[in-house]
Amino acid sequence: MTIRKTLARLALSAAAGVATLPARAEESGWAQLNMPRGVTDISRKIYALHMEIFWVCVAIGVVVFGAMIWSLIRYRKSRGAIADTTLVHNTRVEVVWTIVPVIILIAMAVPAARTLVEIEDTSKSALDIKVTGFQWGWEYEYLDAGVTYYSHLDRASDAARELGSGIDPTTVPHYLLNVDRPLVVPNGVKVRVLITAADVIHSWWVKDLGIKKDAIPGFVNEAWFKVDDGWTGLLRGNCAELCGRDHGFMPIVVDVRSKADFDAWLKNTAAEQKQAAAPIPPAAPPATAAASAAASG
Ligand SMILES: [Cu+2]
Repeated sequence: MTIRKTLARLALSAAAGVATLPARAEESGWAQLNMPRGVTDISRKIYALHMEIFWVCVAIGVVVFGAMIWSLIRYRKSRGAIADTTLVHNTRVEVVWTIVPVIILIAMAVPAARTLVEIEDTSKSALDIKVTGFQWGWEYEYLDAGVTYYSHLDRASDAARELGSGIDPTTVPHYLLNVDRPLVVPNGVKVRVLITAADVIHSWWVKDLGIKKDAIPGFVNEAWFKVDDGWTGLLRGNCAELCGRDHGFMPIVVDVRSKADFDAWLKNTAAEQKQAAAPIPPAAPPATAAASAAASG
């Protein structure tokens, strides 16, 4: 099989994996072999950094391998080349090949550090959500809103993945990438996620948000995202830490809605959960007991 065919096949399988994401014109075909640009400012900065450094690596590769291949061909033994033993120690060359990589590293570290600082700045968030990983699913708690729920692999995927289920996974929509209850978030709002775990180490990974954070029992890791104002749709992710038998069966779905839609959803869900949790009002005391209490009082 030619390299071209292999790459095309790879592109196809990558396309199948992300076909469930909302269509974004710029990420079709070859672009799907690359990391996604995502739907936040930070995710695009990460993408830009990744591309910048990728091209630096390509340039270094071309120069180093070019010089090596050219030297191998030009100075081969069959052409009567004799090894130059005078370049074993050359201070000037050694200084140059130390300083040049240092300059390249600094040039890469400065923009990377700037983006890292921004990624770590979780201050001034408008909404805080606690994310707890467990074997095998996620729990989402909207802090101060009275809303908590679990998010598991959807029933259709769960049935199809059973050994000998007889269900063809290709007939299941978003196979292994769908959940029963997605994480609902607003766009245009800075959302802070507090990530932890209840049993073993998991990792909350949603590439279109530019987030991949370990969920560690006893620790709270912070991350934040602000989806572009006006962008709505579903984002899909996975647990990215080998966490046990069903590690591959705890996907993440983020449902991004407008601020107004989100507020209405949060209010409704809070009311529903409050009602569900309310104690059943005690039945009215029997008439005779009430009468005797009144008499004795
Ligand atoms: Cu996990």
